[in-house]
Amino acid sequence: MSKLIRLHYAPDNASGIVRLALEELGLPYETVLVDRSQNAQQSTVFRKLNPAAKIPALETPDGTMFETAAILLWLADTSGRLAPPVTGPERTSFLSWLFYASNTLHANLRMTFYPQKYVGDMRAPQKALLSGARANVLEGLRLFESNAATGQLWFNNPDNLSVLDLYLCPMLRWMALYPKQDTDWFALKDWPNLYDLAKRIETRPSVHTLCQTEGMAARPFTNPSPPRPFEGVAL
Ligand SMILES: N[C@@H](CCC(=O)N[C@@H](CS)C(=O)NCC(=O)O)C(=O)O
Repeated sequence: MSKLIRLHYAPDNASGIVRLALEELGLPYETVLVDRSQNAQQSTVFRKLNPAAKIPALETPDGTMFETAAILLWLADTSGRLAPPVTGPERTSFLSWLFYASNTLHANLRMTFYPQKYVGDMRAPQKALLSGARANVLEGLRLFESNAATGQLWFNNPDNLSVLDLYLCPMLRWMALYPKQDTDWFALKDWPNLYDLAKRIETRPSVHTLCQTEGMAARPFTNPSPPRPFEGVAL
């Protein structure tokens, strides 16, 4: 993979997950800020990269990609790292959890961040959505917490970093920070296996680079504080 990779990002957005994978793989890449203060993710120009108008998008030598999990899987498969081999017994479980992280955990988290995008501006439907979405997030946390204890080869395994580890940790951070006035429901310490995972992953140089480039303080997963990005706005 020698030609240019370009990550369209915003600070503390899902693009950070892709940045972690790029850093872990040591791939050269450029970044382009998507200015969320201007809703640039909804612009005609950005929609050419991601018709779903969401961050991230990744330009690759093989074409432009969107959807975090798809990008992670492509990076892992084309580099032969951070995921089990395409054939073999470890793949089935890994894929199931990766898609669960994306389709259920991430999707429900989104509803808690932007309820108005799903049900409009009325308080009552927003409250109902929030409560359902949060119940789903809690169920996801329960499942990942017990999965993290089972000694899987490609999740929470110090000998085998995976894109699933990289996906989970920023989501744990977001739960503690967003939406700003409503984070009391979540404490990472209540999920000891996920806490250990986050603690281990946040010592990696890739996370240090993420913090440096996107204005986050040290220990971004176990002791998160709001980012102070040098450019652009956060989630
Ligand atoms: N399913 C998408 C979700 C990405 C997503 O939620 N991105 C957020 C930033 S973290 C975003 O673009 N938010 C702005 C918006 O929805 O307009 C993925 O996995 O990439």
